[in-house]
Amino acid sequence: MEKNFKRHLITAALPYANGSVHIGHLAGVYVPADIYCRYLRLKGEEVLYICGSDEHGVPITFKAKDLGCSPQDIVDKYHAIIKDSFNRFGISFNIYSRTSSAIHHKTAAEFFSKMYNDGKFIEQESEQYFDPEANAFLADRYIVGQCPKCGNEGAYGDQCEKCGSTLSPEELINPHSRLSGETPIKKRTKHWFLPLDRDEKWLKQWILEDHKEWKSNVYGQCKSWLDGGLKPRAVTRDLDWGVPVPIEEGKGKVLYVWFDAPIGYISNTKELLPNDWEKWWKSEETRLVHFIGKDNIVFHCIVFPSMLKNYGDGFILPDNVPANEFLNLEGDKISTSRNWAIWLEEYLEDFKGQQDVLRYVLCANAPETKDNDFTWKDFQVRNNSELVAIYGNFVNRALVLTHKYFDGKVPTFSKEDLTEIDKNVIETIPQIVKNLEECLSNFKFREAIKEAMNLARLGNKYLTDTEPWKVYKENPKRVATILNLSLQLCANLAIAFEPFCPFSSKKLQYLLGWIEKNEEVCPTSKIDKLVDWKNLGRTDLMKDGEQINTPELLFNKIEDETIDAQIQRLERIKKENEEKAKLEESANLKAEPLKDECTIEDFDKIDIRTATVLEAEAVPKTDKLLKLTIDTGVDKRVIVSGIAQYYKPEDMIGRQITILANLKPRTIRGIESKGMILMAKEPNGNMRFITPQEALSNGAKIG
Ligand code: B3M
Ligand code: ZN
Repeated sequence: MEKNFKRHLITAALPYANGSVHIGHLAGVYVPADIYCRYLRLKGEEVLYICGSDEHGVPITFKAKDLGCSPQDIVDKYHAIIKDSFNRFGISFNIYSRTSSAIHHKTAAEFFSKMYNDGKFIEQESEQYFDPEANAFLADRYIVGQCPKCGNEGAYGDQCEKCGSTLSPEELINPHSRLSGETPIKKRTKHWFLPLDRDEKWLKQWILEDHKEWKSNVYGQCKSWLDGGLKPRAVTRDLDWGVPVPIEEGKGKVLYVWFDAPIGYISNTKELLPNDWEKWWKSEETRLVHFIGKDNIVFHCIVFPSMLKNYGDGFILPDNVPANEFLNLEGDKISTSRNWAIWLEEYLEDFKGQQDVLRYVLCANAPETKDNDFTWKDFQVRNNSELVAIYGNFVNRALVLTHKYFDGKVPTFSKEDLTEIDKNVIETIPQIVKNLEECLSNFKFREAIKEAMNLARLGNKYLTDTEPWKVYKENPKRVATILNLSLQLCANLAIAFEPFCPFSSKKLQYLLGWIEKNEEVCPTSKIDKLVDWKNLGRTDLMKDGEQINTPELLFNKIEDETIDAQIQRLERIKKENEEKAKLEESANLKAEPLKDECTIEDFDKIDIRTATVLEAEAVPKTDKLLKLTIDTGVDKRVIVSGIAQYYKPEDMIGRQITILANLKPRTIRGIESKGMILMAKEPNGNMRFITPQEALSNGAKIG
């Protein structure tokens, strides 16, 4: 942050309103952005934290189709759920709006019109897939067929979700429309493209030269896009859900969701500050920072900047785009379709009042530089042995001892007889604060939260080293100093943890007597007097004689049963998914190819008959063979058959079967077997014998 910015415009990726939000979203985008905004606000900076629902795009229309409702119903439902979850997690947006709002439609349409009028687009006609039955052009996602890589029958025109391959509709085997099931045809259509190739030169300079400080994952992805050469990108689509293309020739088309969505950041700022929004978007004194996940990098670092620059009119470009990698869950990719996720509403229900624990764990384990794994065990350990045992424990000891020895009044600190231990603590606090600040300013939130915890570690060590409970009898004055300094550390913790764990920080502020209970945890501007970043590092925040409140625990231990229940829930889901996959797989299996041609004479040689099983027993010392005595209508005979893994002897008795009756006898395990039972082998290898649909007399000839 070399430049001296006056204000900070922080955006977090707009989540699609076609489902709830899960821990991956929280860890990758909303918690880090929230920490950053809270930190800046504590420093007294002018901050806007902008977000909202992304309510366009093909998946929303699908969900609506599947559920038999309108896309608007879907986005109304999920917008409300997502907004509520964020709020309950203390994500301190200045505004959380939506892209179906009138102001967004107007802003996005106007954006397109100006660029169109300024000649910033190129027009191109191309052949697109079209569903003649539904009379609609088909987005790639609307086309399904067989994956050429893995054979999955349900692959989409853009991706096979089974094997993860990126596909184009042309590659699908037997493509058909998800709208009508018809085979799509190609039809000409016109679209408008943003010619990114024209912007390659300045983009290269701006990113690769001027922003070498961007995170290496972000810089690396940009570099590979830029090195590969940019191509024009269509900004319109043949769909009926989205922002209508605002020109005559574009009737019946909408803006591509990735064209309108980032404009949502602007529309939402406008909605919040109708008269003042321009200073946030069009002033070099504003620092624009986009928090996103790694799959959104190209749109925020290349496409949106190109839109802003081509639009002109003084729009600023992002100064940084701290994208995170992905969070996995118990070793597996988080997946909505497989329900492999921890949904925020579920967590809020199962862990009431414990939002800070999840915020803490997701930050301490954030996928900042590589994909990371969330496990329930780690969640428990971090709660019990960090939040409870270090932070909570230190605060509790300091408060309880102050009540015990000084009736809950801040005791006097005696400067005259400071020991080395005291001096060391007083000197260490500002060092920790310095590290903490540096990490926060550089988007290193994992390290930052460790530094905040170091303040509590320091406190615990201080109490253990000084042992006030042993000293009190002989030297109460010394204990006053120790507890005064401990309370100063608590005050520092209340400030340092505010960005990360705002709920417990509020509680601590209350315990220290700074605020009333139940104060708002989602401040959208500078907070109150003492909770100010400037005060961090000071050891005179608690004044002699001030009354502190009765101690309460900041965090509670999480028991094994609670964690086991969550693990079992995931195991259940895993099992269900495996069963579903098996079913799909067998449905996908192909019948074996046919054998070579034969003649009727060949067939005439074989004699197939109906027969009934009279007796059945396992052949001793084998696990595959059954000895069956059967009535063929012609004779009674014995057949040895390798079906024991599919049928028990008692299941066979009395059943009618079909046999190859004139097969040359063979001796198997000392038993003469005359003939063969006819079995059908399913494509998945499963064997079943064939029982006539209606009972027939034995010896009926099949042919
Ligand atoms: N709606 C979120 C996603 O890709 C996408 C972000 C838009 S930000 C302008 O999951
Ligand atoms: Zn595949």
